[in-house]
Amino acid sequence: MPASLVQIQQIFDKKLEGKKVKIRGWVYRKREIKYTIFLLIRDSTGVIQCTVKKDSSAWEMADKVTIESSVILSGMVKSDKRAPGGYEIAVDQLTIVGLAETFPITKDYSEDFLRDVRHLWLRSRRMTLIMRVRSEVLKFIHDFFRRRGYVEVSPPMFISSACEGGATLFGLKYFDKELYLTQSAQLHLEALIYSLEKVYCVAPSFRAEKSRTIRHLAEFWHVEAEAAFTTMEDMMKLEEDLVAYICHQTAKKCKKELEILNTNIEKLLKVKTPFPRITYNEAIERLQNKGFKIEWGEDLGYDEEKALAEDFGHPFFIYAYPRKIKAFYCKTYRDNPELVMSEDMLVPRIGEIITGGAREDNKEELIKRLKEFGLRQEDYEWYIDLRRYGTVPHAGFGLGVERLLAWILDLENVIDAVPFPRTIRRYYP
Ligand code: NSS
Repeated sequence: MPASLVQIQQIFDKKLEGKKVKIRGWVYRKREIKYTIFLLIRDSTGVIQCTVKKDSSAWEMADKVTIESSVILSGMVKSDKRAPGGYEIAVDQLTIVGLAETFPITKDYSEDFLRDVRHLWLRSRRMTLIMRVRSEVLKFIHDFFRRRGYVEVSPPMFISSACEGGATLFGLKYFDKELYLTQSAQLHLEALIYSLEKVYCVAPSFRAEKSRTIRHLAEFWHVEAEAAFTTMEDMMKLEEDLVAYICHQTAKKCKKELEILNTNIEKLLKVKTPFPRITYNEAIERLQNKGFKIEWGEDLGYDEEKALAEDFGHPFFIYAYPRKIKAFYCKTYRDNPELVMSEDMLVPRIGEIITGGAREDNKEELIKRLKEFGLRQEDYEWYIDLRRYGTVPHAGFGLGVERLLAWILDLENVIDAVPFPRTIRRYYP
């Protein structure tokens, strides 16, 4: 009977003991003990031990094969308590598809080295699991928005004016013009709510971040949403529902991955809505009481955010910020124009993962804000048009996918939440 082609996980799930199978994959480990070569073979679904005896016709190939070579092999499934997972394959046929040269990742496991050979390190168990969870988290995000009636839209990557301030814009030559890579899709999402009302997107954002921190990338994936006839408070509810949904789904559907990655699953299950909310004023007071030298009107840095997050040990919000430290598009409180309706969601260790709020919907107020920030009105005429023709109260937010994943998976750095990180120092491979 010819061997049937299976994926490794199927061998464990279907308990294929006594069946002849064929698998395709890569050599993960190899060792030889007393006339037997033990090969650990991995495919996208798992790892299985394969044994080749000296008297087998597969011996010659098994002897020759190297770590990370690609192979096709067939043999009988046997149960063996000593094998990882309880099953192994007694190999009778082994074909080498691509014989690997000496694999460079052997002893040097320093973070810097692993990031230099990221294209190869992506094969590791750890990176494979992280990428699987990332894929699931993105699916949960799409599921959530669609269930809430949000329409997915595709914003432009080339833009002509800043959303989040000029300091972190990447400029580029666009035919004979100077343009920028987008920092946020927000302004374009705002244009789309006048027809679709509730929109969202998942797209890359680019920031020329010079700071080397555990939470800054030059290219990150941004989940952004915007809705008409909506207040900042409505948006905060949507944000906490989204984050709670992602945490609970991940804990449930990615349990196996989280366990192997040694992630604190309890932390995800404990996430409960509503999240605590404090005002910026309260945040300053708390920080001063903790001995931070921070004055009202100053922005919160990473250390301040981390210290506040320690108090909660759970996602929480800070809202109502001074008008000077938040972007030009933020709506001012009509009864207190020193403050804007802007809010951040923070999580322990990482700090801010979401920024959102109500957008200035009054034309004159918006023009005043543009002036305050020294921005040229003519660069934003199209954006001001949105207040000229049927303006509505509206709000939205942006969530950094890598920051969220770094928190969910207890990663030390957002760099490991994305396959090919881009930072001031890293753009290869
Ligand atoms: O600059 S933000 O705080 N806000 C915006 O871009 C709004 N225009 C979003 C909106 O309302 N539609 O960025 C939003 C989030 C922030 O909370 C982080 O989670 C993430 O985007 N972010 C980053 N992640 C990784 N690396 C960098 N450099 C980065 N910058 C922001």
